[in-house]
Amino acid sequence: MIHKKSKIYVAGHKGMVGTAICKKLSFEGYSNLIYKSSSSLDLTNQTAVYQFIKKEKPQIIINAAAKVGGILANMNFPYEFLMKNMQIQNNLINAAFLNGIDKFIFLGSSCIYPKFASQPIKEEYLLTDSLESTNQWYAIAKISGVKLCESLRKQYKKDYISLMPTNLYGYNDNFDLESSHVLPALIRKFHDAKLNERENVELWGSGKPKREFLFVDDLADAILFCIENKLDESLYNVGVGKDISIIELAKLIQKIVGYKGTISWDLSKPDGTPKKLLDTSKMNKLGWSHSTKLENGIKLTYDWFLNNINNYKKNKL
Ligand code: GFB
Repeated sequence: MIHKKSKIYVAGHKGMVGTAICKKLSFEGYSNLIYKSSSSLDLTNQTAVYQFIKKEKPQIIINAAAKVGGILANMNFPYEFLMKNMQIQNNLINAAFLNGIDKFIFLGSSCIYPKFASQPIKEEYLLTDSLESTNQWYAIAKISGVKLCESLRKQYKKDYISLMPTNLYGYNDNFDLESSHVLPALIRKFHDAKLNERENVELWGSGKPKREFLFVDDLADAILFCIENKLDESLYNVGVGKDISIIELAKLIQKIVGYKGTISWDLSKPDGTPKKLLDTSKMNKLGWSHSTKLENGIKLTYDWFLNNINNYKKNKL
């Protein structure tokens, strides 16, 4: 039985998602959260992970640790995106299983679904067609994590769940222009251009692709929902139910940042998947839905960026 004193291990607690999870669970009164910095526990070290889980025996493990990045990072570092994510998840899932951990929440992303899946994308569309080439490496790692949790649920009746959020954004995001996702990248680009009075901002691709965006605190709320409710299946999408073109997103962020210049498009950069709107009706029917509207979420994120731009780790900006 899960209660406010249940020991919950949040792997990846310092990242954008991990930070939001710890904030949400602490706010809701979960007083027994444990976490380890990457310097004190290397999640790619199978023995170290097994020993840590054996010693701590948490009741729940939430895997928010991963090597993540935007479209260019995924394209340029296929080996690291495939290998590191498999190592981290396989070590955590196997250590959880071998140590009899009750509940495991695995996090992936909407890129696990086929490039041209019917929209909105249902969980059952997984593995029904080929993947988007730019992020197939990350996607295959995450698909194997989904299947690991599904196999343990099927074979050993383990309460191991995979949540597939759509594109995430929010506090503690990565604003480095080479490795970040589109939303923080556009905040950074329009902010820098306004500050430096530049006439034009160059964005990637055609701007035609559409993306769905979920504020990170809403994902943390979905994870809390999974902790406090028994979900009967192994895979659930977590989204907002509508998407926006990159062009429209750029105009929205330009307005919020207050940049008055022009926008140009670098067609040498990839568009990636044309559209990846999730069908979140399974979670909605259970009683969960998001609460942060996109414009408000971007304003909250921009305010955070302005308040943290100076003390932010150099390699992130
Ligand atoms: O968010 P993003 O990097 O990744 O790019 P994906 C989304 C779209 O924004 C692409 C366009 O069409 C980009 O061409 N874009 C325009 C930009 N300007 C920029 C820019 O300055 N920076 C970036 N990053 N994009 C990711 C996967 O795919 O989705 C990850 O690669 C993960 O593995 C994540 O699954 C959720 O949305 O295309």
